Amino acid sequence: MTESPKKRIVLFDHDGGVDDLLSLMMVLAMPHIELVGVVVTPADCFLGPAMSSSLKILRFFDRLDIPVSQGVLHGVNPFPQPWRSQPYPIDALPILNENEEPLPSPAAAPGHEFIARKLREATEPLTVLITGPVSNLALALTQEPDLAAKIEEVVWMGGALQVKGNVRDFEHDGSAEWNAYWDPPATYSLWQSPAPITLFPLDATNHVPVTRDFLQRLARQRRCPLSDLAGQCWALTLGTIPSYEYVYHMWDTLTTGYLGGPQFITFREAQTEVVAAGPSAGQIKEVETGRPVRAADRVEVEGFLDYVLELLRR
Ligand code: AGV
Ligand code: CA
Repeated sequence: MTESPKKRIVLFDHDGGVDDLLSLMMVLAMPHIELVGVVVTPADCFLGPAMSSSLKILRFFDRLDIPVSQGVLHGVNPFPQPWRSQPYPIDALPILNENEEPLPSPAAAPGHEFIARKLREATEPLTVLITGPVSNLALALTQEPDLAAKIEEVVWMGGALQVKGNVRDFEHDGSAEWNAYWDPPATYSLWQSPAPITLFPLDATNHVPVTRDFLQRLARQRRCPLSDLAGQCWALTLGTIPSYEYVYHMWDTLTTGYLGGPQFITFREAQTEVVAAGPSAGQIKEVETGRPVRAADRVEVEGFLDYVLELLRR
């Protein structure tokens, strides 16, 4: 067993990709995390199936008491449609539909207001985990800058510091990562807030491809329902990967895993700024006078994968 990590109260804003839904499962499986709300941003997903599959994952964990809010903000650079469709098959998996308890309605407040309210009402600082674009938190903090004081740590999958980005889009130079690129002005705006940011850029996530060996280890524990579900989700990503990525990566799952296994990740301090527009829109680059962030850098891959497998053994 891994040593028990720091207790945290977590607000989770994700964008409905396979990796995001797996991250939701991981957060729910961590005994030291108190998840107080979920926001679904309509970025790397279509909102309907992403909301529905998120609620079904909460139902799978018997945690329908956790409110789920819909993001209503839209970035200027839409994600590719085939990626956005990925939550449809997840929503239809038998293992998520066996239990027929009706799903509750989404929270009344839209994503950015939901986040603002949760921060305002918090009596202890919250960790804001974001595995999609940062539009909701950025707007909440622009409208009410004092809320930054309620944030213990923003933990965000985004950016590419010293490696190539993963955006391949018309009139873009390829330097940006998709979560930062969907809504570059929002990324820029979050950088103006004093909230402490722990960043998981592609520099770190490139170390954790989802390998066939890992999936085989997961298959060996498929009698644990959560491992079976997770394995089916990862299987759905095969055949959807553009050739320049070669394999699906643990982008969001690494970021989320940090909450339970920080000892597997090495960090460095980086001074960064965000490019808000133009051919490098969404690039997060290191500059001497930039805003300090704590950037994940290297990963102890074996230990991390063992930890993920352990989390999924239930
Ligand atoms: O850029 C990584 C982000 C992560 O939050 N997403 C996927 C993860 O949820 C965008 C993305 C990059 N490559 C992808 C992506 C791919 N091959 N399929 C789906 N989404
Ligand atoms: Ca994501």
